[in-house]
Amino acid sequence: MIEERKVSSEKAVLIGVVTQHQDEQQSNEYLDELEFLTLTAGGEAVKRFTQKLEMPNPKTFIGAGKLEDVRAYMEAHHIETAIFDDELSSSQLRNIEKVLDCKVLDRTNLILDIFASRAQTSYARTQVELAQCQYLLPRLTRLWTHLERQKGGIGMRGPGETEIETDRRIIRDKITLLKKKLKIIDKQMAVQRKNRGKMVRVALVGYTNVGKSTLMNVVSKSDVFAENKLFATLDTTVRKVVIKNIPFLLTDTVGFIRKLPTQLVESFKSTLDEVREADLLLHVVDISHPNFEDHIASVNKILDEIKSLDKPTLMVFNKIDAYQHETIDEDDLVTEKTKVHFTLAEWEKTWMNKLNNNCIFISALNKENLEDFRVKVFEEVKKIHITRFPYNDFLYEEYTEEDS
Ligand SMILES: Nc1nc2c(ncn2[C@@H]2O[C@H](COP(=O)(O)OP(=O)(O)OP(=O)(O)O)[C@@H](O)[C@H]2O)c(=O)[nH]1
Ligand SMILES: [Mg+2]
Repeated sequence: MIEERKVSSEKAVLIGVVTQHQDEQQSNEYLDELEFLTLTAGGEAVKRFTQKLEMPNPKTFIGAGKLEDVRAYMEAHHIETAIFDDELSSSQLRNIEKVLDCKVLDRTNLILDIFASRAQTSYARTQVELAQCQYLLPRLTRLWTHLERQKGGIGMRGPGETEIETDRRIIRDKITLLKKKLKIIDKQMAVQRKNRGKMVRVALVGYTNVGKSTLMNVVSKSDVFAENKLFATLDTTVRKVVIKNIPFLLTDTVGFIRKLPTQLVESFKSTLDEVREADLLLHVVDISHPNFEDHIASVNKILDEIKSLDKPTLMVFNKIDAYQHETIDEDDLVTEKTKVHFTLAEWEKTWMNKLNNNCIFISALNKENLEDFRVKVFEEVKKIHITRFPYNDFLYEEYTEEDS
């Protein structure tokens, strides 16, 4: 039985679990994100299935009855891809594949796929490939292997058991090789970073698609690729920026996402070192996104994982031009005021008030409030600069590294 399956612009169903900790609206927003990920990966989400469960079913993620609903729907509509909004264990994957008899992807898989398609440099490709192999190793199944897909033959019939063993060995060897390759590059990158001298280093961090590259471009007059898709940036760009008389290095790097696969955090070590070694973080937030508070929490979680949460940080609330709040009619006595009704001024009085003036509201796209932004960044950079160059203001003339 040889089946051919298309990977690009294929129709898919999305499957998520609503746990007791999340309400329906939140779960919907998570699935919105999964849909955006699917779109970015070249697919089209045609239907969503959700189930309320205390926790995902350890065998099949959702219950057997619900899974049967999914199967019936997919069969009736000739859909051959199911995407789960969580990382599936290898046994879950196997059990689900048995029932659905189609390509089963999970959130991690999708993110890795997007990273793979986005990787431009050999460095980024090596990092993604390592993460992919590490994800794949425990999950080689009979029906569908991602390794086959990488070789070019899309959606080939799965290998038999012995072939799986061979594949496992191939992947293990590959992991060893990729790690060696990365070690060499990591060393080179570390040397490069050292050569930048003592100049103050500022890194843009934040959720994916919040406008980091757009901000980088307007601040440094550079031309970093920015677009309305997830993970537009995988490679790090460093630019020298001068505000008033103080030069510093500004880094734009990969965006974060909820449940960023651990394999990626590990293999993007060197890319993330840019963040780890930065003196100041500009945490960019898309305030027009209904889930922006969640985004901040996800970013902080990853910053914590890479031991960078305690760095001096300026919160940059971007896309104020796109921010909209809902209003309540005067004669509507039923609707209670919630966060969706907050104006920007009201938001500023919430927890944002505690940010000690370390926050700024801008629109990178419309270049709104950029002057205030520059002043705030200048003040922060100056604090660090003074400690580093206490005696000689002319010292920084020496650091004229070319833009990298
Ligand atoms: N409305 C509005 N859109 C913006 C603003 N800033 C950026 N965008 C848009 O948001 C989208 C994402 O921008 P990017 O700069 O690529 O975002 P990023 O944070 O670098 O994204 P990744 O590299 O994917 O992590 C693009 O379509 C931008 O045009 C803004 O201030 N207002
Ligand atoms: Mg970007």
